[in-house]
Amino acid sequence: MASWVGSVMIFLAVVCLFLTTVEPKVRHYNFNVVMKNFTRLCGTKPIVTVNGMFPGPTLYAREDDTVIVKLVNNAPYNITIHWHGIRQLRSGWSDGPAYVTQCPIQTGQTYVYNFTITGQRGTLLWHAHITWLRATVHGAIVILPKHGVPYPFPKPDHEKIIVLGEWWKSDADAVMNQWMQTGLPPNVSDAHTINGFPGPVPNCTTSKGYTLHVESGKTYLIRLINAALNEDLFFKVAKHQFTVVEVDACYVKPFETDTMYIAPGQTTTALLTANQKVGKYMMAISPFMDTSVAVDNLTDISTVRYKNTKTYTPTTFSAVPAKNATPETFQFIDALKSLNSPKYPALVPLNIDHSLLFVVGVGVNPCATCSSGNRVVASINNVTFVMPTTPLLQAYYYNISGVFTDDFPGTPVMPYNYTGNVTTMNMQTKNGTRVYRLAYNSTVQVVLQGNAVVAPESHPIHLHGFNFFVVGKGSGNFDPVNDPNTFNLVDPVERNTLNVPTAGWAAIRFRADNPGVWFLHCHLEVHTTWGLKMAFLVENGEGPNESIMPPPKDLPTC
Ligand SMILES: *[C@@H]1O[C@H](CO)[C@@H](O)[C@H](O)[C@H]1NC(C)=O
Ligand SMILES: *[C@@H]1O[C@H](CO)[C@@H](O)[C@H](O)[C@H]1NC(C)=O
Ligand SMILES: *[C@@H]1O[C@H](CO)[C@@H](O)[C@H](O)[C@H]1NC(C)=O
Ligand SMILES: *[C@@H]1O[C@H](CO)[C@@H](O)[C@H](O)[C@H]1NC(C)=O
Ligand SMILES: *[C@@H]1O[C@H](CO)[C@@H](O)[C@H](O)[C@H]1NC(C)=O
Ligand SMILES: *[C@@H]1O[C@H](CO)[C@@H](O)[C@H](O)[C@H]1NC(C)=O
Ligand SMILES: *[C@@H]1O[C@H](CO)[C@@H](O)[C@H](O)[C@H]1NC(C)=O
Ligand SMILES: *[C@@H]1O[C@H](CO)[C@@H](O)[C@H](O)[C@H]1NC(C)=O
Ligand SMILES: *[C@@H]1O[C@H](CO)[C@@H](O)[C@H](O)[C@H]1NC(C)=O
Ligand SMILES: *[C@@H]1O[C@H](CO)[C@@H](O)[C@H](O)[C@H]1NC(C)=O
Ligand SMILES: *[C@@H]1O[C@H](CO)[C@@H](O)[C@H](O)[C@H]1NC(C)=O
Ligand SMILES: *[C@@H]1O[C@H](CO)[C@@H](O)[C@H](O)[C@H]1NC(C)=O
Ligand SMILES: [Cu+2]
Repeated sequence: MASWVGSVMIFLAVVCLFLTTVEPKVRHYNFNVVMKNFTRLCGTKPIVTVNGMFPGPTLYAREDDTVIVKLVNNAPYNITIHWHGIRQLRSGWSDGPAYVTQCPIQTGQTYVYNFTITGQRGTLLWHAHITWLRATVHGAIVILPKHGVPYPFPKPDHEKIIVLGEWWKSDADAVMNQWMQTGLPPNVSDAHTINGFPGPVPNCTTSKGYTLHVESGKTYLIRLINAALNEDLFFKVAKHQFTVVEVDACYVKPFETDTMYIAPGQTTTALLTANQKVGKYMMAISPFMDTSVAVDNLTDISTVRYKNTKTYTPTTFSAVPAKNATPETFQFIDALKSLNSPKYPALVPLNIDHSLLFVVGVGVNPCATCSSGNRVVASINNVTFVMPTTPLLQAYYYNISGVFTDDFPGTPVMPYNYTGNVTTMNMQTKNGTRVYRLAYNSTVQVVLQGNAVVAPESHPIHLHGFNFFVVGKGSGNFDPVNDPNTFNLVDPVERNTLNVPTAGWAAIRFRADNPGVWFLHCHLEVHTTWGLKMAFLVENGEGPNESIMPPPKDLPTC
C-alpha cells in the first residue's frame, strides 16, 4: 500500500516537473536553405526551400518566448528572412529586410535570428525578404497564448494551417529580372497554391489539389495565411461558414462569413465546424482585382474531406467570387473590429504628433537600358525608393553618411487630384533613398491615398516593427476636413498589413515606441520591386529599455 502511494507520489511529482518545464522559454529552430525538386509542381526545376519543405516549417511559440533561428544558407542565392508581424521590440537586427536592417546572408554563410515575442498572439508568417525568393521561401508562425491563458473564443478541437501562394514555372527571380530588362510588368503566376499544392494545372499531369481532412462534428481553428507575391485572394469552402476571430495576431470581435478576403502579408484565423453531411466539399482560392491589371485567373481547386466519406465527387459552389467583387472585399474589411475587451484593449492614439499623407501608385520613367525604352515604377509621394548597398539600420547605428537622407516628404510636394482625371499627368517619379524621422513614443497618423496615375489599384501596405489601427477608409480623395469625423477611434482593427482600396484611401495610427529603422511597403512584391517603399527611422528614447540593442556579432556584412 505504502509503496503504491509512494509510486503515485513520485509519478505526480514527475508530472508536475514535466508540466512546469514542458514549455521552454527559448525555442530553437534550424533553417537550412536548400534547393529541392517537387514533382507536384510539374517539372524538374528545383526551387529554393527551407529544410526542403514547401511551405517551410511552422514556427511555434508562446507569447513571451524567445525564438532563436539559426539559418544556414546552402542555396546559390543571397537570402534574408523576415518574421512578418513580429514587433521586434528593440531587436531590429532580426527583422530581416535586405539592405534595410541587414546585409544578405550569402551562400555558405550563417546568421542567428534572435527575438522575443511580446504582447502578441495568433497567426503570422515568415518569408524571405530579398528579390522574389519569398515565392517559395515562406511558412507559418503560430503564437499561442501564455500558459494557462485561454483563447477568447470557444476552444477548437483541432488547428489547421492553410498557406496560400503563387507559383511560376520559371524561377521567380527570372520573372522579376524580366522587368529589369524590358521595363514592362512581369508575367503573372502560372498557378495558385494551397499548402504548396497547385490544384489542376493545364499541361501538368503530376499536379494535384490539397486535401483538408476533417471529422464530422469537430471544430477547426483555420490559420489562413496569404503568402502569395502579387495577388489578393478569396478563399471559400462549399456549404461551410467561417467565424473570424483574429487577424495579423490581434483578436477581433467574432463574425461569420462564407468568403474570406485576404491580401498578401495578411493572416486570418477563423473557426470552421464540420457540420455538413459526411462528404467532400470544394475548397478554392481565386484572385481579386477590380481594375484592368492582369492577374493569374486560375482557380486552385482543393478539397475538404470528411472522415469515412464514400463520395467521389465533391459538393461544389456555383461560382467563385467575381474577380472584381469589390463589395465582397469591403464587407469583409468593414466587419473587422478590435476585440477591445478589458484584457485586450484597443489603445488607439488620440493625439497625433505627425499627420502624414502618403500618395501611393505606379508611374513610368524613361529607361535607356530597357528594351521598351521605359520602365514601370512605383512610388510614395512621388519618391521611387532606391535600395542602398549599405543597410539603413547599420548606416544609422554607425553614423555612416551618404547612405540615406531623412527628408522623406510627409505630404505630397505637388498636390493634385489623385483619383481624378490624370490622363495628361506627367507620370514620372524621382529616385530617392529617404527616410522619415520620428522621436521615440511620438504618435503618427498616415493616410494612404491611392492614385489613378497609370492605373488605380488596391495596395496591401505593410509596416514593419509596429501594429497599427486602421481608423478609416473611403473612396476618392481623402478630405482632411470631413473624413476624420468618420474615424473609428474606439474599436478599429489592429494589424500590420492594411488594404488601401482602389482609387481610395485608408488611415492608420500608431505610436512610435520601437526604436530602429522600419520598412513600410506595398506587399504586392511587384510594387515593392518597382519602388513603392520607404522607411521610418525611430530614434532612441531614454535609457537602454528605450534604445535599440547592440547588433549581434554574426550580423552579415555586405
Ligand atoms: C532536380 O531535377 C533535375 C532533373 O532531374 C536534376 O538535374 C537536379 O539535380 C535536381 N535538383 C535537385 C536539387 O534535386
Ligand atoms: C539572444 O539575445 C539576447 C539579448 O536579447 C541575448 O541575451 C542572448 O544571448 C541571445 N541568444 C543567442 C543564442 O544569440
Ligand atoms: C513570360 O511569359 C512569356 C509568354 O508566355 C514567356 O515567353 C516567357 O518565357 C515568360 N518569362 C519568364 C521569365 O518565365
Ligand atoms: C498545353 O500544351 C499544348 C501542346 O503543347 C499547347 O498547345 C498549349 O498552349 C498548352 N497550354 C497551356 C495552357 O500551356
Ligand atoms: C484567364 O486568362 C487567360 C489568359 O489571359 C484567358 O485565355 C482565359 O480566358 C481567362 N479565363 C477566365 C476564366 O477568365
Ligand atoms: C533611378 O534608380 C534606378 C535604379 O534603381 C536607375 O536604374 C535609374 O537610372 C535611376 N534614375 C535616375 C533618373 O537617376
Ligand atoms: C553616432 O552619433 C551619435 C550622436 O551624434 C553618438 O551618440 C553615437 O555614439 C555615434 N555612434 C557611433 C557608433 O559612432
Ligand atoms: C477630382 O476628379 C474627380 C473625377 O474627375 C472629380 O469628380 C472631382 O471633382 C475632382 N476633384 C477636385 C477637387 O477637383
Ligand atoms: C480627361 O482629361 C482629358 C484631357 O484634359 C480630356 O480629353 C478627357 O475628356 C477627360 N476625361 C474625362 C472622363 O473627363
Ligand atoms: C514627380 O517627380 C518628377 C521628377 O522630378 C516630376 O517630373 C513630376 O512632376 C513629379 N510629380 C509629382 C506629382 O510631384
Ligand atoms: C508615451 O507617451 C504617453 C502619452 O503621450 C505617455 O503616457 C507614456 O508614458 C509615454 N511612454 C513612454 C515610455 O515614454
Ligand atoms: C549578394 O550580396 C552581396 C552583399 O550585398 C552582394 O555584393 C552581391 O552582389 C549579392 N549577390 C547577388 C547575386 O545579388
Ligand atoms: Cu501596391
